[in-house]
Amino acid sequence: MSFELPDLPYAYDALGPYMSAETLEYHHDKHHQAYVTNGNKLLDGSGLEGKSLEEIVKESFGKNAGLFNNAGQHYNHLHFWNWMAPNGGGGAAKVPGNLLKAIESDLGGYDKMRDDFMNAGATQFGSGWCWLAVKGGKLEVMKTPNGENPLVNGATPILGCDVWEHSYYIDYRNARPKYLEAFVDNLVNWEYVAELYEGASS
Ligand code: MN3
Repeated sequence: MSFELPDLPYAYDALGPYMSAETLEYHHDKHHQAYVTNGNKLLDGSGLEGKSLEEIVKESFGKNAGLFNNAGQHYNHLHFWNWMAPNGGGGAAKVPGNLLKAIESDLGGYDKMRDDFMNAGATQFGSGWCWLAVKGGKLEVMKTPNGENPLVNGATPILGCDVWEHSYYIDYRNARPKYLEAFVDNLVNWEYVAELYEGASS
């Protein structure tokens, strides 16, 4: 396979005022495009050309840093665009039933999950991601540096927030916690998170 940049699943100005068109133009058209372009160059001759994206991410981890960084970021961003939606967020009332039950039993409830997820993002030193992931049938909050994701830690990501500065500096400057709050409360596409949860837990 080769990597391809998909269009955003909404208009560039659809996530305002929480994420601007300018942020999405740079983040999608420049940053994600660069991961796709560089990933394809590094995939060529790597021996992993016939594999799926998830396999490339897992098999390049710890062995081919250049390919891993770009393939990992391609995987992360493919989902990131779908982890957000216009009129997203909305609190526990918007989380589909099975997923909400798991958040209650595994993570101490919606409010605690919200605090723990935002804290993971705020305390990731430097660039990286914070996550909700399924590991061993249970939900966990995680954080990873740079382009890493829960796949390389034996878990399946169902929600991730990009805390690289390119994701928030235009709209929030250095206020990463305010960006995380807007992401959780106003942007998360809980239907898509629930879809990934059903796939990961079945
Ligand atoms: Mn990014």
